[in-house]
Amino acid sequence: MTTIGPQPAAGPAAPEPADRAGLWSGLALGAVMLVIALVATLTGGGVGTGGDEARAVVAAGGTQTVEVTLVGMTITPSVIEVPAGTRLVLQVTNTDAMRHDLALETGQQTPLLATGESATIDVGVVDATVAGWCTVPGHRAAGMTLSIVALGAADAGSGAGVSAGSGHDMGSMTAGAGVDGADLQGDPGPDWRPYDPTLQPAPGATEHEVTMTVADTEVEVAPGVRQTLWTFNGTAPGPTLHGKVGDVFTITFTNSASMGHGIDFHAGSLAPDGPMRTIAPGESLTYQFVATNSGAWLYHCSTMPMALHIANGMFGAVIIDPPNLPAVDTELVLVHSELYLGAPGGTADEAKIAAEQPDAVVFNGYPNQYDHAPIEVGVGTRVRVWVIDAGPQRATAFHVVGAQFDTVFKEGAYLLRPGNAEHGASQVLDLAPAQGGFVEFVLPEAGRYPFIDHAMVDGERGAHGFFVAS
Ligand SMILES: [Cu+2]
Repeated sequence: MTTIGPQPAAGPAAPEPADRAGLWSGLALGAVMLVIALVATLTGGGVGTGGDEARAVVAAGGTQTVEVTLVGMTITPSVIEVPAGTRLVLQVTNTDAMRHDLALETGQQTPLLATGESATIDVGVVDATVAGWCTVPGHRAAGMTLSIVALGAADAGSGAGVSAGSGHDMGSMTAGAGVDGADLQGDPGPDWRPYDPTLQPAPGATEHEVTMTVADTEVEVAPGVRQTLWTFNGTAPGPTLHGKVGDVFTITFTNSASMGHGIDFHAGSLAPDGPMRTIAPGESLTYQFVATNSGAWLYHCSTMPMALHIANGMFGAVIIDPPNLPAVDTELVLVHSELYLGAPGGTADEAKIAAEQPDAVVFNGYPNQYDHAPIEVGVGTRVRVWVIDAGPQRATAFHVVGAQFDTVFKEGAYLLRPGNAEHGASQVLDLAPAQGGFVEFVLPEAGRYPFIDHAMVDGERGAHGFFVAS
């Protein structure tokens, strides 16, 4: 097979299933392979599992080989107890749909293993606890850790050996290495360009052919801060797609990045197994959906852990106009998201993501972007702002200071339309992560009207901009 199978949203991933039946047979096969591996080690290597497949106990003396399986964001066994002085060899097999590897703190490491591939690590004579993990971004934080515990060694029994790991474990995640105290009010660098918030008109045709390429892209994400984002077509947010109900979108999705990625369009309704599967670097897939319903729809990377992939730039919007949507003078798209700054030039900080502690909350990818590049609108003209909350974690309360919304469309329905005297007006469009909608308003006189996330802490850490009415 040339394709890589889908990953379930949670739980163990299956090796290369082509459909649901394949998924379940794949899971069963994986379980059988795991049992075979354990039986093999039990009979051949004198390894006991004590009824807990996550823990293997190796016989003392000589050379002992342990089969290690990489699947479903786990390393099995995750703890290997080795009597001190015993030589340990790891036979590592990846049975997962996505690529993994195994690195030890000794510096020994397998290559990146595709589905079904194996490699051997000769750990040598074990006389101290050794930590191991998968080096693919996010996988260690998601649970892909291994602890080789030396029984009878000086550090055994200290508790340091089990999955909590040696104290420095988290060091190779970016925890603590992230940029702190970014100057959110500072000036952008000389090469910075604002993200164009204008919603481009929907193409006349009802069939959209779109190429989406994910690549590692170094981007200025805040004043003085550059990060290597994983971008759709070079920017975060990725390109906004715009169409009408009934349009067909055919997406050619290509992975030109350094690790596996996938894509998930909320604007379509289909079985995710095939089109949302993770593809390896160098691969492409075709993802076709029909926009059967209007709305402000999120798209995002579908590869685990999604919190990291979204936080590192893999999100964007699909706008499907409700039928008979009137033209307006100014039509804009603002995608709300969070920044968890990693080391300079690095990727998003996984520990900050896990702690839900963003450094910045932003519209269209950059803190206070439209303070630096205010959005000009005409006095007395109608403005429509589409807002999508990409998250990965936080809600938004979109508000325009000095304005009232006479039209609110949220999650597929009008909550408010002008011309109905029974209605009042609206002050905030509230969106949970992945929700979207639009508001309309008219700015009554010349001036600078801030727009903010009225969750004030987030508004003050970058979810802020200006409309200038003149
Ligand atoms: Cu991704």
